[in-house]
Amino acid sequence: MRVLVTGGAGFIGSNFVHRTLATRDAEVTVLDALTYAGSLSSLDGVRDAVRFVEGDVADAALVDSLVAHADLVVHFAAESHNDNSLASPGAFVQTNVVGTYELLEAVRRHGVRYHHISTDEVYGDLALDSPERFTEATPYNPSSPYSSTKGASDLLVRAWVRSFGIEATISNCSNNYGPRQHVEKFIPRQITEILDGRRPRLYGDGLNVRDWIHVDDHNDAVWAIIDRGVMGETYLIGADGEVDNVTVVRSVLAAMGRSPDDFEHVPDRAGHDRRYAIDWSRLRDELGWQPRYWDFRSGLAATIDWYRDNEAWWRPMKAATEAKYARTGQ
Ligand code: NAD
Ligand code: TDX
Repeated sequence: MRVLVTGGAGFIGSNFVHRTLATRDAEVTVLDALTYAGSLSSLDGVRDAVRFVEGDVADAALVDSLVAHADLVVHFAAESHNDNSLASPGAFVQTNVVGTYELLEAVRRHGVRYHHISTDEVYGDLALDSPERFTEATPYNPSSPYSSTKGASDLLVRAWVRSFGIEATISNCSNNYGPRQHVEKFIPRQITEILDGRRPRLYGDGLNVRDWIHVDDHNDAVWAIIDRGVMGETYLIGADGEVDNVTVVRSVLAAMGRSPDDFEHVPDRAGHDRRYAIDWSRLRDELGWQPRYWDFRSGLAATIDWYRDNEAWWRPMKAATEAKYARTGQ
């Protein structure tokens, strides 16, 4: 099977490429613009097995030529960081909305199977004291420029399925952790700050809850949907990993041999979503999928080890990331 993976030099996309080549008989082409978030070194170990194309998902001619030679498109490429979307939303509209549109038009022209990677953030947020979780039927209510552009891209996919009959599925996943995640994101930022002898930074009161899933579980679920999902349908991916941010920071500090109270509170994110929680029972009941990484603490410990052992991977992106945060006092 010829698989075109967009965003395959980013966090989840590169893990998808590694896992796909390790477990499947697939010919993989990666299309990635190598923005600040993309890193060719994330494909170390599989470079010879992959065709890498540097380019933009919003480049209609390039996308058309690549989709024409694929059996399956898995679309990970996106501007992915909420804080950046507050500072400069334009790139989010261009990549997340226009880029998805170009892919949809190409898969429509060539009759190629398409899987769309999205986020639970399209559903907005939940109260801390509510037993509610997001389901496939939860109405869209995004809060940030990032999540609204992801929501817009999901709606384009649904319209292209209904109006043009393209063969597509959508997955909305909760917060991922694991190797090769950019150091702008919460967990890698705190690990690498501690490795650099500084203190973790917690936004606001730190009681916001995220529903953590290991990146390999996310990608296994994506394959389950590609293999067995019903065309046109949406599946939520999660792993019952709800933890508040202050607990995550304390766990990282403790695992790295520091006092669990050795962190700072910094100004809150504008519009900061309070809580995400995923009901993934559809994936279990209809596709027979379940996560393998149930224990967040041991997954976190393995992730800390990865950053300790792979400074050459994250060091080049660290100073620019912290310079951006310094501008907002975060
Ligand atoms: P990332 O920022 O680590 O990687 C994004 C990749 O896309 C980078 O390699 C970047 O170079 C590439 N890219 C950006 N703009 C591009 C463009 N115009 N053309 C081609 N390539 C471009 O992001 P990630 O965390 O790996 O997220 C991947 C996908 O998963 C996104 O669609 C995101 O919305 C979704 N998602 C992420 C999470 C999470 O916790 N990180 C959770 C659910 C869903
Ligand atoms: O230094 C920090 N301190 C802090 O308290 C950072 C970087 C974050 N936070 C908080 C904000 C969030 O409540 O930690 C939580 C997680 O933050 P992010 O890593 O920025 O993730 P989030 O905004 O939840 O979005 C992530 O999950 C859903 C991904 O970045 C998205 O791409 C995905 O769609």
